[in-house]
Amino acid sequence: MIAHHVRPWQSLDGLWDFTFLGAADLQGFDPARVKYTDGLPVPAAFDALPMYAGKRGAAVYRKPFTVPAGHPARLDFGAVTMWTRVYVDGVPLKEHACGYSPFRVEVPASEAAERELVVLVDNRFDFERVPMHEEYFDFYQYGGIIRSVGLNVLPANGPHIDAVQVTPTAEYREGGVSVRVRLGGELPQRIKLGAAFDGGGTQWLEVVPMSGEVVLALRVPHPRVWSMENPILHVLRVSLADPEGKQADDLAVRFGLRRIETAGTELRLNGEKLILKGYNRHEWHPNFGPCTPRLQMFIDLRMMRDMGCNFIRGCHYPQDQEFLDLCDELGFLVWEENLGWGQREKTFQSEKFATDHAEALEEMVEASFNHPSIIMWGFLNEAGSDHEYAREIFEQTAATLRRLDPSRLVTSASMYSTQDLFFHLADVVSINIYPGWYGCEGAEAPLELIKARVDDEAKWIDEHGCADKPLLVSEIGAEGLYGWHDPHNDFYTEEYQAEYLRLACESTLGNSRYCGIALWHFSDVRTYGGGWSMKRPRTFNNKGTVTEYRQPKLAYRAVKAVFRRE
Ligand code: ADA
Repeated sequence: MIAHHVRPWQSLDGLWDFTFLGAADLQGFDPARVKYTDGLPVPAAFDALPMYAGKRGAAVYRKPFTVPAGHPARLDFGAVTMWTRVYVDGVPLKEHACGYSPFRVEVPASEAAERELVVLVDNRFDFERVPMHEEYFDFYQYGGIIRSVGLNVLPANGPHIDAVQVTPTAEYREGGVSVRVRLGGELPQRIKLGAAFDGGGTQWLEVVPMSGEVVLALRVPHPRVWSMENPILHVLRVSLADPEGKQADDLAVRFGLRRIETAGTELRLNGEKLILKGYNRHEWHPNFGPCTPRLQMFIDLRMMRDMGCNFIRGCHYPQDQEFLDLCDELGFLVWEENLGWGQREKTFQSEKFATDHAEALEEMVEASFNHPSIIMWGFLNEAGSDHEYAREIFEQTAATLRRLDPSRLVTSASMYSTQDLFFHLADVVSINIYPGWYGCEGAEAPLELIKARVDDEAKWIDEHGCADKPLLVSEIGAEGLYGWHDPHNDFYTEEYQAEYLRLACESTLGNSRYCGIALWHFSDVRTYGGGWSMKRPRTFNNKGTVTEYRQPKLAYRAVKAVFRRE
């Protein structure tokens, strides 16, 4: 959550002009020549709506906005999927090619107060233009301005605040925080910076910014620790004073005092051993695609809490800030990850991919830095970590995440078990396994494969140099078609799925080598089209414990019984 008392800030969400252009030429696009034929809400995925369902192509949005003459501004986009070019007053200001990561567009000052924002988007797969998105990813990738848009009016002259990052220090129980303030605009040699915690008085400091940054060691006056049981949040408002001492800009951020760390094979939250119990969750609902309403997010979290969960892996992309806000408020722990799914050599040879991936990592960490719910950063799910060709991107990504945020843990979900080359790069070794589901052709008792595999993986990880790291089952699951019962209790029945998940939870939580489990998946979700989904009934990934409309399957009670008991 961010807020401003001094800086004029406005949400641009609402109805925008819209036109679906289909197979338009992006190079020759001229914003002045568009005829707008429709109006659509922002945020929304246009192809999740019945009138554009399943359509792929270019589309254009328009919205007028006002900035006092002579003031620069900044537009904050929560996410535009998959590719976008943003124009203000006909001038292209930014291209962006990761459909789930937040980005900013700096808008130069103008003598005219009335401005025009045009956003060209495209949801066609095109490896050259948008290599972070590929058609074979096992979740449907939509198009449109799928998350909120905000307008910041910045001071006409002098500096402004770009970002505030609060990191709890080792003295977090006494309120110790390290605060990094990043500044933009024209920077004088010295600036007057104010800090106020939780609506209290402002403490003013004269500071000398170094490379546009100030790092302060501060103390929260009435500190209360954030925990899962007591998710207490604090607010820090940073302000800037102009030479006359008048407040010129401000930015308030919400954060929590807590500490996540590993101690040998244990995960620890605030010094106490932590066992993660939870789900992988896509941001998805059949009526809204990737723009799940806040109320649905709340319902999802409450259902998971009812089952005894404390953990969510936000698969497979940066999360909606509204969802993270709710996790902060309700005391859930989150793994947030950069967009990535099963890529191979071709992707890792692309320079455009490397640049876009690195940019998206920075955008994710920057946007989510202050959420106490986030305990680990993940990247490149099941992406070629059994091959040398992935070494460079794995090493670089782990190093980048540690540089951007040394206070959290780093992980990457692997499906390669004995073949994985990069487990050593992670703080937490995370494995995706599907014993008793994939690859069990010919097995007489596939459910018996589950415990054996869970135990074998732990032994193998220990024997191969990772005996000192926490080990997590980051995915495990089986499909269950809602309402499908059969005397055989075989694959795809609710009974098979319920028994499967019971055994998966019991085997993992019953093996003290593991620090937790994230089941695949919370709800049924739409997956790829275009023939990729022949093994996915209904073109859905049906491994949800609840349906896409959140009706509980038999597995719900089975998981709840284990999670609540353990
Ligand atoms: C993988 C992948 C998931 C999903 C799952 C499945 O492990 O990470 O996104 O595709 O398999 O259902 O097969």
